[in-house]
Amino acid sequence: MTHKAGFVNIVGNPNVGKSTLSNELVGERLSIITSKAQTTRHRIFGIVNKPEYQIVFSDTPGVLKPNYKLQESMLKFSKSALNDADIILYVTDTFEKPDKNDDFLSSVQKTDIPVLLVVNKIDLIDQNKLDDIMDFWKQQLPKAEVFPMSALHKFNVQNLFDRIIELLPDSPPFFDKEALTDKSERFFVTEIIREKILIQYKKEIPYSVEVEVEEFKEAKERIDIRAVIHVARESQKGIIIGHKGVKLKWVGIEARKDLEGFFKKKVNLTTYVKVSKDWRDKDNFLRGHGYEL
Ligand code: GDP
Ligand code: K
Ligand code: MG
Repeated sequence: MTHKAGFVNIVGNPNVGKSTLSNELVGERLSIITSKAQTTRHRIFGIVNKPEYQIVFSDTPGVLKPNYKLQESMLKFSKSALNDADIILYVTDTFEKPDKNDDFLSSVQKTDIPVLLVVNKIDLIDQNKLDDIMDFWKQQLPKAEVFPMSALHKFNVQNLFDRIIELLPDSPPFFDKEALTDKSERFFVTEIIREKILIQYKKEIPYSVEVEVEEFKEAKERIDIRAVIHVARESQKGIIIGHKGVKLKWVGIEARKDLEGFFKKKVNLTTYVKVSKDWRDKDNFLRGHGYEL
């Protein structure tokens, strides 16, 4: 029996539904999803194993113009995803209209790697409008195969998955066939807490926060976790904690519920806030937290 394996990289602008689609394709909730741009900061592998194939999906941060070093690193993750793919999933949605100088789109237009173009969120528009949108995208990426989709409602995801398997090259597996992801348990803890922060706080706050797991102690029936929430400025500390601590308390409660679902165990979560001044522009801090510079 020949074995197939390859890297399928999911790219596109912020908020089009890359992480939602990625989680559907992988069949596990590995990426956090919110309605805010820049929810995904790292490149996350999700691995699907069957005896006859191994697909390594990678969800990436959306493409954006960097304003600080953290965002430069996020863009790097997205750009590298164009070079080392066997298949590129370029995700857009029914609202997006790229401008003529869209650098990222022109890189996708030039690549020799097979591109599957996903037009997501079709649940939000009328059928007659969809035809125009599909035509528009066929002109933008003539070599790509186009998949209208609703990742949220799981519409057309299976067809896309089947096509991916057809296009997958013959190859031995790249990772252990038991592996689900390249990321550690600690990484998922920080992501789950960060998701709650994205939901709870407005404006700049979520983008000024980095979560770090200081302690992760797993016993038979319980996991003890202590996490630090780094903020970039003194004034943000009080905002995170909130009046009488209610905001941080909500984050802790909601994160604990999700963590218990993720680990299928009781979780005891403690969080505290620390000012790490201007961390988003500090090389050492960024490297220490898994960002490539
Ligand atoms: P990303 O930034 O590209 O990773 O996008 P996310 O996966 O985080 O999704 C951004 C927002 O779009 C979230 O609120 C999702 O629930 C929503 N979303 C994703 N896919 C669909 C879809 O097919 N239909 C609709 N209506 N919303 C979607
Ligand atoms: K998002
Ligand atoms: Mg995302």
